[in-house]
Amino acid sequence: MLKTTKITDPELYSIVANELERQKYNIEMIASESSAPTEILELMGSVFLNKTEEGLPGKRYQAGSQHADEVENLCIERGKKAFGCEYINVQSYSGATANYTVFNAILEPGDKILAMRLDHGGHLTHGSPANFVSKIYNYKHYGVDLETEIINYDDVEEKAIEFQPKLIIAGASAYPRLIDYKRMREIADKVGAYLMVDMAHISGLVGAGVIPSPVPYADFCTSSCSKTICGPRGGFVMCKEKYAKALNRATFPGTLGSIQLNGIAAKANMFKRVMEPEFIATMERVLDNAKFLAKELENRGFRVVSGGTDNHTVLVDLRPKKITGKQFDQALESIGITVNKNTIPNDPESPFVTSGIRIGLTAVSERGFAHNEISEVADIMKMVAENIDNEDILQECKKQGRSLISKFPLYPEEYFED
Ligand code: DSN
Repeated sequence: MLKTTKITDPELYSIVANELERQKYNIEMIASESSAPTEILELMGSVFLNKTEEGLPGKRYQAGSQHADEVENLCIERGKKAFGCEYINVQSYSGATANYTVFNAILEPGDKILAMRLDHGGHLTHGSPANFVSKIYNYKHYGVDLETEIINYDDVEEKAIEFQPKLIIAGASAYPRLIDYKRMREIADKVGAYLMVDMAHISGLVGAGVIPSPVPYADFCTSSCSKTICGPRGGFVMCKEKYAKALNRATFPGTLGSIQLNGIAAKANMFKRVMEPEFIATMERVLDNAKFLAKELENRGFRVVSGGTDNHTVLVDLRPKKITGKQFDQALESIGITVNKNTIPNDPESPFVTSGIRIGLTAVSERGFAHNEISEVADIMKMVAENIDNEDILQECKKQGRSLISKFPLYPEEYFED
C-alpha cells in the first residue's frame, strides 16, 4: 500500500495505515458510508488525476482529450443504462454540488423551494439556515407526521398550494421509509413545480432495483456516489432530456470548475457494478439486514422511529434507555462500532446532543454480515446502552465486536501486502 509514500513521507503513510486498521476492525454503521471496492480505490488514484478538462466530451476547452472523452462517454452510457434515465451528467464533485447544479439550472435568486426539514431527515443543502443556499432561495419545509413518523403527503400538498414553490425536493438523509414519488409528482404538477429527488442515500438500492425508482417521476434526480451505491466520493445528476442543456450549462461553467476524471473513471466502474448480480445480492442483503436489525433492537427495548425501515437506515430513539445520541455514539465508538447521533422527529434535544442515532447497514452487508451477526450487534448495542459508564463491560463489548468483524475482511489481505 502507498509504496512510494511509505518511503518518502512515513508520517503521512502511518496515518493512512492507521485508518486502514481502524476500518478493518471497526463495525462501520454510518448510514452515509460504504467500503469502496478495490477497483474504485485504483481508479481514484489513476493517471486521469493528471488531466485537466472543462466542458463535455467532444466539446472540451483543453487539448489531449481523446481518452478523457472515452472515459466520460463510457461513464455516461453505463449510468444511463444502470438507472434507465434519459440524460445524465456525471461531473459533479459530490451530492451537495449535484444539488447546487440543479438549483442553478432552473432557479433564479429568490425562487421558492419546498423541501423536507433537516430535523425530520432532510439535508443541509435542502435549505438549512446553515447552508448558503438559504441566502439565495426562499425555502419552506415539510416534515413527517408526528404520530406515524412518515411523510404526511396531505401536508406537503397543502404547503405546496399555499407556498406555490418553483421546485419541490423529495429525498432525505435520515428517513427510513420509501417515498411516494407518484404522489410527489402529482403535487408538483398541481402547483406547476419542478420535482427533484435527492436520492443520495438510496441510489445503490434504486440502481439494483430492490426499491422503487424515482427516475420516471422526477425532472431531476441527484446523488452522491459513496453511500449505498458503494462508489467513489463524487456525484451525478439525472434528468429528462429536455433539461440536459440547462443542466450542462449550470454545471460548467455555472457551478463547477475542471472535472475530476479519476472520479469519473471510478464512477464508470461503479455504474457497471450496479448492474451486476453480486451488487444486487448485496443490496438485497442491506435491506434484509436493516429490517432485521430494526426488529432485533425493538426486541431489546429500543424504540425504532416509524416502527421499522424500508431502506438501509434504522433510526433509533434512545429515550427508553435514558441516554442521548451523543452519549451512545461516543460509547459505541469507544468499543469499535461507528454510528452517528441523529435528531429524531420532534427531538427535545439539540442537534449536538440528540435523542437518537442513525444506523446504516451498507458497509457491514458488503462485508457479509447476515442475521447471526446482526443479532450479535444488537446484543452489543443493548449491553452498551444499559452499561454506558461500566468500563469493564465496555471492554468486553469491544472484544466481542472485534472478534465478530475480524471474520469478515474489509479487503483481501494480499491486496495491501507490499
Ligand atoms: N449527507 C450526509 C449524511 O447523510 O451523512 C453526508 O453525505
